Amino acid sequence: MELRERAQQILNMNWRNGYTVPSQKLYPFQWNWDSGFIAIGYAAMQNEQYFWQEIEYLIKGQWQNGFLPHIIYHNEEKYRDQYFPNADVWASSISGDAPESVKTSGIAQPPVLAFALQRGLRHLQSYDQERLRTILPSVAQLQSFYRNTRNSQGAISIYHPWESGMDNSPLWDFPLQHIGELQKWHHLRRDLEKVDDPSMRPTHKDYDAYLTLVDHLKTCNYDPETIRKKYPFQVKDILASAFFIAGEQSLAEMQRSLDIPTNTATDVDWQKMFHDPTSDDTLPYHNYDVCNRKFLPLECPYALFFLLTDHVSDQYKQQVNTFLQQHQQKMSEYPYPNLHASVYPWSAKFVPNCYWKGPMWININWTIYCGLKKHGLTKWSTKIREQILKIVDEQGFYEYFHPISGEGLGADNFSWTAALVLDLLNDTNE
Ligand code: 2M8
Repeated sequence: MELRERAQQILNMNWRNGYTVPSQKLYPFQWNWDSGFIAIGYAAMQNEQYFWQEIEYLIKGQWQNGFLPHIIYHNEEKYRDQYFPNADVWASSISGDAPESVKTSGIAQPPVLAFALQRGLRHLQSYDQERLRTILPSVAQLQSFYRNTRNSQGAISIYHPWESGMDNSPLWDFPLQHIGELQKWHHLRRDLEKVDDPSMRPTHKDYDAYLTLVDHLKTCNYDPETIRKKYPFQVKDILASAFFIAGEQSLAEMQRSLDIPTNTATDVDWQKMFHDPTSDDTLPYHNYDVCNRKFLPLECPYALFFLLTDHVSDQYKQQVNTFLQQHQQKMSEYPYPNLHASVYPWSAKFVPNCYWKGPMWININWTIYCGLKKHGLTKWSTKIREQILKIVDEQGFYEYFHPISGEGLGADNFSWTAALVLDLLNDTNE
């Protein structure tokens, strides 16, 4: 069967009458950034109904203050025993802002919605403008939430490793050492019984830390002001910032297309905010731990995410070129030398089969692809596109891939892998 057809089948299989689960067994609800990527896939299939519904169901979980949680627990009663943490753990109702109609988590994920919505619209041959007009205020509210509560000149703070989407990346090792005593929660986990190899998943200690942070957030009643003053995990994150800034641009363009006034931020100097003056890396940009006042260097593709926005200098683009040349050379013995691992194989922190500590993820590589193409670095974007399509064709629609052998790992029939393949199959004009 053709790659396109296989991808479409996966999305149809994971569709749940209004939203799409990331994978059948492991993740039974709607996830925030997964949904953004998935909606793009439906648009690439010209399935306008599913495209809108995916986004509308996501927005059902939005809080009154604009915050968009990372999990929307649709059909919560049916699946509550199948995933941990379930909705009760979050107790989101302690915030007066949480919706009553559906239960949600109390943390976010990279704010991909505005960017994904606009990218999806570009795929659709025609679309219902009134439906866009109805959705845009929620998107604008989400962007305002970030602008007003998480932002410092375009550098966005995240409050939990899960907010990064890269849950157990070594990026969080240092800040997690400073969150105080850990509570024991890991005995409640459900994920380990659903995977073939538990060593690919985060450790028990990771889970204890994740849930201890949730306890802290509840103590702050999920109130942004209280969190900012008292909460022990606050990291300025490049990926979240990239999607926020790209989202500001997407939102402004969509608003203008419908003659809606826009007040998105344009005066951002966010690349400077992440510049580590002590680093001698080719790309000397790192996440920043606000609570412990420390940059968090790691050999990983983080510094490439700036490309998603308009706000990059020519000097930076040259640095990117050099960086990618070096990367290709170092990867030359592996089967997919232009794909980026979540942690590079030459890092001391690299674990090739463990989730966000080494494996290659399609959404990360697709994000880098979009940025490179946007800035005309097509020599590299073409290679990434070809290799994403090749690895998925050869290995299957996996959640992530072993960077050395290329083997597919984690959940099979993974929704965002299918959706982003559909995007790339349509995106042929280099
Ligand atoms: C993974 O995260 C969830 C928690 O949010 C989990 O491990 O249970 C991450 O890969 C995250 O980025 C992704 O959105 C989610 C669903 O695919 O799974």
